[in-house]
Amino acid sequence: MNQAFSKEIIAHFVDDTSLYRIEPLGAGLINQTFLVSSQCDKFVLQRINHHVFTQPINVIDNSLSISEHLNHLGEGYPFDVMMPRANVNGNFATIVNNEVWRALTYVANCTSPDTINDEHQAQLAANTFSHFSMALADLSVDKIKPIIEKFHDVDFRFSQLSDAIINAQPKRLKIAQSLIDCYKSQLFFIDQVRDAIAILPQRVTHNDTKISNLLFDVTTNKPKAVIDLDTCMIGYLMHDFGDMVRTCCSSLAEDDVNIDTMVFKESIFEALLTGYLSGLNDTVDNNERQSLLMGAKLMPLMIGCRFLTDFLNNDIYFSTAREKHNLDRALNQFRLYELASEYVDSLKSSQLVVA
Ligand code: GN1
Ligand code: MG
Repeated sequence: MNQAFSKEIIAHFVDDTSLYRIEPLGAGLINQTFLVSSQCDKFVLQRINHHVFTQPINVIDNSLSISEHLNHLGEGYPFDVMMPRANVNGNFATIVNNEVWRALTYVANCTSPDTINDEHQAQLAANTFSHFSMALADLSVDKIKPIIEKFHDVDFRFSQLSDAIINAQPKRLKIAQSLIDCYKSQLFFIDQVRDAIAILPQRVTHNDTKISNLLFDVTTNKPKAVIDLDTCMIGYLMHDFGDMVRTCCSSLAEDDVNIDTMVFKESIFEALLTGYLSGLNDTVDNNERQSLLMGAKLMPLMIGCRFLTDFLNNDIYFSTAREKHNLDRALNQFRLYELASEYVDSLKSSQLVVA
């Protein structure tokens, strides 16, 4: 962002822009995020990607409804809430050159880790996300506006893949073909998912539960806040648990090409499961608890399918930094799906989840 433009944006949020500086924050693939700071003030500024979030105002409204709900729970929700911050006119949405910007309060003395350090941290992180979903249980669902339709609907994601195959450039199709075959060979699993979710309750879920969407207190090393509420929507607990597994249990980053060396971190998985289960209340029955195992397989497959689709669509959705970046991600996630399936299927007969 050039200096003149950054001043122009910041002027919507503060009186004296000369006191503030702006720097990029985080590694999200969709929105652009910045930290704006002066000697005595700090806040997070975000440009909402309106190609992905076609109704950015809904994103802002949801984040306000959820944050206010969590804040009202007081001690019933023992984490900080990153509240939306109004602009100088008192609005939460700021429109500049047809782009929607919003600001959020900054939670001090925290870090957002990119990787899990150990089992203890994994257990705390998972417990925080399940606590978060339980805290939203009595938020009326009509307060949640639609954000991205069928976001975690695996049938829909595979139908998007089929469309992309039809429209892909021959060159891209050719280099992706063997991986497309791998993904398509798993349609039997999608049938199982469809059957399973038919009897699961819908809840308000976070839908992007990677470890970097948690802030940890630098002094206590404990989770302080759940962030990135953009994709909070109606969904299933298995999606949130599964996305934690996807992002915490692989020995590699989601775009690492050395997939032959990938290891599924079983002890981290067990810590995530223990932590997640311990945050659930008794509205979650054994069937829903058991579904978490399916989520651990589903999320690498579904997000991998989205990366593959985007590769075939010429990389129009996820940010890419190199040629074939999305293809590399899709390959990586398929390997993770295989490893997660191997491990989870070996647990099938155990009573791990059933209380
Ligand atoms: C996107 O932008 P970011 O990193 O918060 C994506 C998630 C994917 C993730 C994969 C709105 O999230 O669904 O899991 O990339 N968000 C959206 O890294 O599509
Ligand atoms: Mg996100």
